[in-house]
Amino acid sequence: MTNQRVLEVVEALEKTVQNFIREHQVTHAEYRQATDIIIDSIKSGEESLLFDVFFEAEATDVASQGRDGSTLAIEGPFYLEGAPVLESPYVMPQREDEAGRRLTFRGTVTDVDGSPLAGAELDMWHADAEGLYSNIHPSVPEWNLRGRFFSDEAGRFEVTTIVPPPYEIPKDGPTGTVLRALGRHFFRPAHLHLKVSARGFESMTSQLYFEGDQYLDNDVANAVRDGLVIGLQADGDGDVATYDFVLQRADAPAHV
Ligand code: MBD
Ligand code: FE
Repeated sequence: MTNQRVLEVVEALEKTVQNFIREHQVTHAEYRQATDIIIDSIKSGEESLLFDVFFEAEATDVASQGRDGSTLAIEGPFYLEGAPVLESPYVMPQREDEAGRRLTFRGTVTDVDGSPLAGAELDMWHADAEGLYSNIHPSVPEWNLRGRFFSDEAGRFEVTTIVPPPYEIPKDGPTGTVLRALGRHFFRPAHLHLKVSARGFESMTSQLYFEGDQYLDNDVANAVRDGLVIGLQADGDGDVATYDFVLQRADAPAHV
C-alpha cells in the first residue's frame, strides 16, 4: 500500500530536482558528477556528513517550530548509541592527560512548567582538543568524551569534561571537495552535542556553543540558533558553563 506521506514528499522532491535540472540546464557530465559525489561520500565513510552540513539544520528548524521545550539542534554525523553510563560524580571518559581546559557543565532538566525531572538521561558527545571524535577518528581511544549521565532528584546535573575547540569537519573527502569548490571554510564553532531523554517526555537533540566563538556567525553547517550559545565563567583552573533543558511531554500537541 502507498504511504501518503512518502508519496507527497518523494514526488515533490522528484519534481523539484527535475525542474532544477531543466532550469539550470544541467549537463549529463554535471549530473554524473553529482551522483558520484554522493556515492563517494558514502564509500569513503563520511557517514551523513555531506547531508548534515548542507541540510540537517533545515529539518531541525522544522522540528523546532511550535515547540515549548528547548530549541533543538542538528545531531550531525557522529552520534553513536551505547556510550558508557557514568557513575556520579560524573566525569566524561577521557585520557589521563586529556588536553584542553577543564569544563564543568551543569544545569537542570525540567518540564515546560519548570518542574524538575529526576533521572533524566543526558547523552553527551564532543570532540577532543584536536577536534577529533572517538570511534570515528582511530587515533582517539574508544568512547573518549562520550558518556551518559543523569539528573538528580532536583532535576540538576553536573559533569566534568574539557572545553572543545572550534571544529574543522573532515575536509579530505567529497564533502571537503564540494565546500572547497564553493570557496567555503570547513569550520564549525566549538560545540557540545547532547541528547536528553526522560520517561514520558519527548527525547531531544541539542547542541551548545560558546559565547565569543569566531564561528558562531559562519558555521559551515549553519546550525547555530538563538538560545544555544552559553557563556564560559572562569572558575579556578577551568571554566563553568550552564544550560537548562526543557522537555515537553511525549504526547504534547504541536502548535504552529
Ligand atoms: C560534526 O561534529 C558536526 O557536528 C557536524 C554538523 C558536521 C560534522 C561534524
Ligand atoms: Fe559535532
